[in-house]
Amino acid sequence: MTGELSPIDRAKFVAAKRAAEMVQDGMRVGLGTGSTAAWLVRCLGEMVRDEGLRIKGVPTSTRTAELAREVGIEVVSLDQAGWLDITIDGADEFDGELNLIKGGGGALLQEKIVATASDQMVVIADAGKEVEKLGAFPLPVEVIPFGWQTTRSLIEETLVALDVLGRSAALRMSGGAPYVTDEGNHILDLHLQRIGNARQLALVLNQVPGVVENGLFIDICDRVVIGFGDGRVEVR
Ligand code: ABF
Repeated sequence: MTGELSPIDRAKFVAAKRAAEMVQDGMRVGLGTGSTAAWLVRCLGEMVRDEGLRIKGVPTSTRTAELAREVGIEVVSLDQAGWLDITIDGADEFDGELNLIKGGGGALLQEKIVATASDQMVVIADAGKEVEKLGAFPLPVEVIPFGWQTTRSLIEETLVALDVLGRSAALRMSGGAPYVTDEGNHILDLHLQRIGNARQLALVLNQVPGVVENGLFIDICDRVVIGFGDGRVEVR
């Protein structure tokens, strides 16, 4: 399955493989989205095939659902599963408090719902995802299509008025046609550089009419499995 991997892919693979070992027979498992989560799905598929692991997988995107079925994982909906034993997913950034920026893959809404409906949420990431302060990665914000450009202006006005960004952050939105999610919503990217108060920002963003969800995952992640290019793995 792995062949000759580049250092970054080896880092993602070893993190995913270590996290897959946390999955026990009979578990209901939230399956994340992104390239690191794809390694997890492949590892679990191998365990299903070679070790007879029996799990029910709840995907966080159509692409994860397709891959899970391809590797032989039983896929069920979140409502069929009811509650999950563990969710394993990637991230764009994680800080010392295990708060995250997620959603670079456009799946943040399903990812946040699935992660929250789990007994534990484990992030798998290459070491480059670790930051002292969240914000260097553009923060995805999911908005409904109706009046999305007006919503973008409302977001800007709200954040400036409430000065929740802190002096260190400047607000710039990505221009151009926004990404369309599995739900048919739009993703706006906030280029904030450094987020002074992520907890407050996460709350304020979701108060803006038209905003569905944002990519700040605060107090959701329980553990992070960090992979390194030389094959080392660290669990926090
Ligand atoms: C997904 O994983 C997204 O929320 C996040 O953007 C992405 C990280 O992608 P990758 O694992 O490919 O770096 O959960």
